[in-house]
Amino acid sequence: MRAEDMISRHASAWRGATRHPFLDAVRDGTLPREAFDLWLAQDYLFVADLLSSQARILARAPRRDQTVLAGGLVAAEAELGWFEDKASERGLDLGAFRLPATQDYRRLMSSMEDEPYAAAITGVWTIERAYLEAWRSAKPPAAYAEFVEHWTTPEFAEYVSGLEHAADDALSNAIGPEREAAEQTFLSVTRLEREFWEMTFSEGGDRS
Ligand code: HMH
Repeated sequence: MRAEDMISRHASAWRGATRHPFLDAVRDGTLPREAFDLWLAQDYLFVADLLSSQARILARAPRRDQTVLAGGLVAAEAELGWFEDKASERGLDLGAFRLPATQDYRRLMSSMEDEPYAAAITGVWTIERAYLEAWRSAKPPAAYAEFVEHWTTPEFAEYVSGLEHAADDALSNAIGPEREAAEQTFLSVTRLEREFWEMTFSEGGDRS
């Protein structure tokens, strides 16, 4: 099994992770600033949690994956600085508490640290690939364009490919139960990605 096969095997879970009214509203220019800012403050906390889990996954990664994972850590730390700059431009306080989806995602990433390596690297790939595709669905954006551009750059797409390569290698060397764990992690990540979009914006209301 290759990492990408999971996307076709679980097409509706994948769609839930990568298409959402929040993203449609970014594209259409109808997403209220308050909803975006609330989401942004939660995503800042998410990136901080990802950075710390990924550091622990890097600590037990095979030599061949150190380049891609270490590059991702450096990028995640820079991303935190970028969020801090954007927040200060927007007059946004980043000192929020974690909402339930952010908290659940933190718990999932922390559990990935103890999963077989194939599951952990598949989880990291799923997180980033879903995010890239999600933001691509917001193109061309009528608002928040610099954010959409920032999360769909060729450099980011290249990082996602590097992770996919690492996940493919790990999956091809994995035994049955490890592959099973990797697929479960894929499904957990897609569920949390969907809940993360849902957290600050749902179609029926909650638009402020
Ligand atoms: C919810 N998923 C979420 N936020 C992010 N910043 C990423 C993935 C990519 O790191």
